[in-house]
Amino acid sequence: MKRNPGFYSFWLLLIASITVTAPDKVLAVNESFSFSVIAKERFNNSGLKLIHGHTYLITATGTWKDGSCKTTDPAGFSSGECNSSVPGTYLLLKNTEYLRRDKNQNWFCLIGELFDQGTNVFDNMQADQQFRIGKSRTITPSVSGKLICFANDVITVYANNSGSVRVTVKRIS
Ligand SMILES: [Ca+2]
Repeated sequence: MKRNPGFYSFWLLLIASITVTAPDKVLAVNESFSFSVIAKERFNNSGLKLIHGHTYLITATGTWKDGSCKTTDPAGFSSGECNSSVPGTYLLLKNTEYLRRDKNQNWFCLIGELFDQGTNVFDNMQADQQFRIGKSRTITPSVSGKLICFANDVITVYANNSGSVRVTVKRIS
């Protein structure tokens, strides 16, 4: 059967649009999923959707680095642990702790956020839930939403960040 070129274009466009709008993955019990979190990126999209009432074990390995501070793991570091040879770094960090995206957690602690708005645009959006992950965390979310992760930092100072950590999410129940 002969088809006109428009027929094929239609199907190609449809397939392309499905690829772009693929829904976030939802884990079955005992299923795991891994992704990288880049220190320089303010919003690392996991591609996962966590579900309210399900329980997850989230673990992270690897190292990353903030400016002239020492290399650290996903638990991060306190202002006093930065260990920079650049004069004034300790006071700069100490005086800007309150500007961190989670002001109560270490610099470069791995943080998770859940967004239930169903969009890929996160700038200037308030997360529906934010939580510390660090090196390991078990969590039962209070909302269902897209999981975004980042190194805890002042949101305007990500340019001097380097490295990435590997995060694994396992659904326990
Ligand atoms: Ca930084």
